Amino acid sequence: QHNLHLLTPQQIELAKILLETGQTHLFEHWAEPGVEDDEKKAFFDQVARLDSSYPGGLASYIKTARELLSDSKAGKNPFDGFTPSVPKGEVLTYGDNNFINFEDMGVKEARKAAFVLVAGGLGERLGYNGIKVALPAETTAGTLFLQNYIESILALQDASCRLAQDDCQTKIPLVIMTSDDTHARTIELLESNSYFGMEPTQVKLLKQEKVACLDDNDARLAVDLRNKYRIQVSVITLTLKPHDDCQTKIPLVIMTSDDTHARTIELLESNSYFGMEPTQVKLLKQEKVACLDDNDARLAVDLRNRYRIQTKPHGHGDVHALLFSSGILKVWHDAGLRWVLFFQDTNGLLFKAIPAALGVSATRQYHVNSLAVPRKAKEAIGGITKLTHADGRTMVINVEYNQLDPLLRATGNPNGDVNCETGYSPFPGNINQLIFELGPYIDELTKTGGAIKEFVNPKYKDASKTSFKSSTRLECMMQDYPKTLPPSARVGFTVMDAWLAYAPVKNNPEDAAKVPKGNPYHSATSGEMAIYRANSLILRKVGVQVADPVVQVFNGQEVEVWPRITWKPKWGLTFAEIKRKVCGSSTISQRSTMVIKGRNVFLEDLSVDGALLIDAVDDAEVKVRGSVQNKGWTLENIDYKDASVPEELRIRGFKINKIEQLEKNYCESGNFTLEP
Ligand code: UGB
Repeated sequence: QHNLHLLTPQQIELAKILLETGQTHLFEHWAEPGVEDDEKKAFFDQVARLDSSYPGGLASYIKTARELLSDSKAGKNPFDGFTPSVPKGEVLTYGDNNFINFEDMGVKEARKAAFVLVAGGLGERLGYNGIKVALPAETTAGTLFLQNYIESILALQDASCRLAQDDCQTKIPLVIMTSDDTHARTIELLESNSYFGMEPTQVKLLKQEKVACLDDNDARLAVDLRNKYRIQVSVITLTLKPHDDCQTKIPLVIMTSDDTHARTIELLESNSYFGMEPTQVKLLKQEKVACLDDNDARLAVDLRNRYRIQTKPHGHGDVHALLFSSGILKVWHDAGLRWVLFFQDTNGLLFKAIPAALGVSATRQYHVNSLAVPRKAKEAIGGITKLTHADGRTMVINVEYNQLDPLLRATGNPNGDVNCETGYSPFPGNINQLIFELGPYIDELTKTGGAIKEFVNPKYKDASKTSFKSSTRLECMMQDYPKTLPPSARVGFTVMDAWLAYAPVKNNPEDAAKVPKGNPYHSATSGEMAIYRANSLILRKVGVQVADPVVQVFNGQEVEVWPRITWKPKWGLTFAEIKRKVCGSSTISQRSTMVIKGRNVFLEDLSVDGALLIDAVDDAEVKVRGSVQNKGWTLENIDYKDASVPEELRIRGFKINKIEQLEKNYCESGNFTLEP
């Protein structure tokens, strides 16, 4: 009350919302007027952000939280009244006629597609210090996840344009959803790699906000008191020596701080560096220094955060509200686009499955198409399930891995989620690659504003369920979008071979080594090996004799090691394209490495036993034949605890020793033959 005269009308409105929703405790420890006023202002800035970034505002968040917390306390089953059964979907087999037809259709449709990468998660399970999209998907060619995604989209764009009759200028848009945890580093990654060949205007970043944490069953917002464990810091100044080795482009260093860093990048970014070349500009972030409380230089504890509400991520479901509120969906619709494809941060195989899956969407006219793979029972990925309610309603939806087993047990399946005679759970695994038809998607979001059904997962102190071990928050998942759709919506799914479509990097080496035998590790080790296996199996399908793998153990995980074969997406994204590049009878031995970077490289009666690396400009046509024989590249075990090795290698448990290779680069157009 005594601070009221200091507030603006907007702040008074926000204060009213907080008081009316039972949040008076937030003001209990406020200093008297005139003291710490900047912190009080920052508090209202935070409340304004929390209010505007949530569909329906903070009042709606708190109301939903109370309902969900009460359901959780009562032990209410979110699937009450629903019986699960195995749904029917499109099951594809790589390389058969059906698959090839769907791929053709998918490539045609790709020019009407937009891609959305959800990359706001830090990946706590992996325990990697950087952003996950900056990790190498594999270390033979060293391609990063984001690079692989962008190069795949560009390859699809080119392939789709080549099929079009008109003068196709399509630039497939890419949205990346980031969060405070990943935003600045994602921009830096794109920026320092020239957007991996994409035009900067094709890429748009949308940052998701965190949501308020809840302290109890009454949805009292949690005050952020974590900072009593922090020393207060303040800015010092630094002097920088000028750069003197550059004659032509004057370098500009901008010293930033935590307060200015992200916003400085955004400013440069959204103004094309005001005409400077991005490489001329370098940002150096200064760190703050400890504050002193008295003449004895006692360090000051940072208590300012009693003016902050604790926040946590809301989940990947935010992507729908963000896309809607940004207005970009309408822009895409007006530009004639028809499909939106959502995907996650670390699946190095994904784009091998995209063309066929898009073809299924177009052919079956699915409003929603989820990509799925056969799933081992209890594997930590959601199961696609048909839910039939006692009142007759049905929906095909992802049921998260921790809910599927109890749901089955509660509905007459005493063994829960178990493998059937195929060796897999009958419920296909959701890999969270979703394809939506844009028109119906916009219609639905116009009704919902992009709000997705949420859930809450409090960790209670004891069975009375009256208090939490730590604050909780509402969460939402992007695959829950169909939950609000009418029964007339066409919701389908497409099952692909797991070896072709799914190899995420989610688990740290210790956890991966504990995964039950036979279940996928979902680690950096298995993610990389899966790429070599998929490429080897694809080459086998088009007629190359690829040797069998050997089994090796890295970071305590037993994996199949196939020949280390990689290629750029532009060399071959579809079965038909790859088949066109391979003829005669070729062989590749298990110890071999093959890296193809050029678009028009053709393998003819080639035998590889060693390492072969070929790069070529797009208008160079290179035939490779004969026999490649050298010492090649080997894999050397490393221990994930060995801190002398960079983290991105340590988490794989091996590094590559490049002993001997045949390497050729064709930099000019023309026809060439490489015959070692
Ligand atoms: N993500 C965000 O962008 N923002 C967030 O707030 C959180 C995450 P996880 P999860 O395919 O293997 C999902 O943590 O949520 C991004 C499906 O729910 O890797 O445990 C994040 O950056 C599950 O059904 O996965 O499980 C990442 O790109 C199953 O399909 C993505 O969201 C599983 O993925 C996923 O985040 C799977």
